[in-house]
Amino acid sequence: MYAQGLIGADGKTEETDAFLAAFQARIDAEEKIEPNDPMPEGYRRTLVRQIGQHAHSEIVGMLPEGNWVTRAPSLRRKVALLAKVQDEGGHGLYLYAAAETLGVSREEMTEQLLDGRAKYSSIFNYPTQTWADIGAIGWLVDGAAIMNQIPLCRCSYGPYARAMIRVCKEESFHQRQGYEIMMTLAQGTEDQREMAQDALNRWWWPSLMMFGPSDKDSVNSDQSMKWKIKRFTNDELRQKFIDATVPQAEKIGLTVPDPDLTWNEAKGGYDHGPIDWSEFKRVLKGEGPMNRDRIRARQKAWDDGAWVREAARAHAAKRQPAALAAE
Ligand code: BYC
Repeated sequence: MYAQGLIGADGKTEETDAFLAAFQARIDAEEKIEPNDPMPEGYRRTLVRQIGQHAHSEIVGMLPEGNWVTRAPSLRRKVALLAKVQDEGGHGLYLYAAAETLGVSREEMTEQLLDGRAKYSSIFNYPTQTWADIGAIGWLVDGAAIMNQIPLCRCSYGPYARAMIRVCKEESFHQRQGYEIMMTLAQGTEDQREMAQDALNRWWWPSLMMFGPSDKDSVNSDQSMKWKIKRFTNDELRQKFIDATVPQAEKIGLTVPDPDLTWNEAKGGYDHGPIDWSEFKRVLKGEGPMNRDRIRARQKAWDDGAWVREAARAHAAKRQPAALAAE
């Protein structure tokens, strides 16, 4: 489980009060924690959980959009979508690599995804029914991801923070790609405008759920904020997303499907209607519309790749004696 050379993540470092206080002092001084630095086991575990979930989300997130690559309405749209889906694959790889620096293998993380121990973002358990859903994903899902991930560029763990910088640059193109699709549809025929509105109706609430449970139910937020893994709470980020996105919808003549949405002058933001947390819990339990299909697809990819892993292992074993002899 623990990679060699990981000081502090070796399960042997004693977590005395002095050790924990010195670690917290480094965090408070905004120092970056690097893979070989001593760290509390809880910090390491929180990061493995979050970065692992994040990596799985990028990879599973390729499925709903990949579903439309062959059906994109023009060559320009197809090229952009293909590039976006490839970007998501790349994000998954940076993130798996960042998690590996904490002493967990990619194989182990994949097993955790497949047997349900590790989560991935709830949003990818919804189907992409029309072309407008591709616009809605880019605009809303990538938009929500940017809101969540910009602060992660300042995460206290160096490899995660650095991975996020590149990811965020790419996500902003994804968001614009999606918004441009929505803008085009909203200015098109009546059927196209309806298709855009219908996609917004279906993706709005699940996008708000991407930020996680409300602060009072978020079990991990307090500690993650103290460790500066998270810089804002789930509700704070959700609010920022709503405030940024509602005017974008208005600009293209679409209506956010929330009858309670009102501008609150005093707080300088929108008040919104209740989120259906029972739906969120159902999706997390594996009962969303697409949970089974997503895991089936990942299981198939893992099984189909077995021969590659086997060949890589055999190749590495063959090279080992030669490498040792050359030393
Ligand atoms: N879905 O205590 P909390 C993308 C879990 S992909 C599923 O608030 P935390 C893209 C949470 O894990 C971007 N599970 O947790 C790709 C925890 O369960 P465990 C994905 C969720 O960690 C392709 C429990 O609920 N982004 O951009 O403090 C195409 C309690 O929650 C969700 C990331 O992964 C959810 N929505 O905060 C297009 C960002 N929400 O683990 C786009 C990185 C909560 O204790 N992750 N849970 O069993 C984070 O920032 C944080 O982990 C969260 C949750 C805000 C998601």
